[in-house]
Amino acid sequence: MSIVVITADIVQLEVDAIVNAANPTLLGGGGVDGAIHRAAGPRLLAACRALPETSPGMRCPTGEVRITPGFDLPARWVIHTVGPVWQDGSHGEPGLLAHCYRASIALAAAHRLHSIAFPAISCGVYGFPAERAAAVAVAALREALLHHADLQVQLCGFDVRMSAILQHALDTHEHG
Ligand code: AR6
Repeated sequence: MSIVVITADIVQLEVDAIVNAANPTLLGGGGVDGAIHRAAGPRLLAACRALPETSPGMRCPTGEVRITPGFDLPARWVIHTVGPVWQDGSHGEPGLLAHCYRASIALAAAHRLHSIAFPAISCGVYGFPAERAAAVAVAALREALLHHADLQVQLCGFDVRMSAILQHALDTHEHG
């Protein structure tokens, strides 16, 4: 089991899978979602469009995950997940965010992957406070990795501020 924090553009990482912080349509958007679609090329959008709809126009409910190839990315796979939109914290946001991390690990393990990189899901447009999101992410990952000891996890901050918050959560969780 290993979790490390890095600062990077996630689209450049040579890992088995990168996680996308998507929206329920899975048809792309801004932020990390837009960056992943640009780097993976148009086949990614076609693969997402081909996934079954759970309700009209929707392919991935909040907290759930879907997997596609990575196409032009160095990563072989993209695990798409939909984080919660932050309201005030009393609408199940922490539980839904934890589920994104747990379900991503379970799906990676089911595909026998060895390395996976996560962006800070929900910490951009979706407005989840970064410190709270980092604590949720670390707790969920540590628990999930108890069952998947050979998975290497990278928590990828896009800037040093986010990486410092993720590293602090990792250190805090380790020592307490
Ligand atoms: N590599 C790593 N991290 C990144 C990158 C990148 N290339 N680009 C942005 N981030 P966001 P959300 C960071 O807004 O809050 C999309 O439109 C960013 O700095 O991408 O889950 C979707 O379609 C932030 O810390 O995702 C949805 O509609 C983190 O990734 C909505 O945004 C997440 O920011 C999802 O919002």
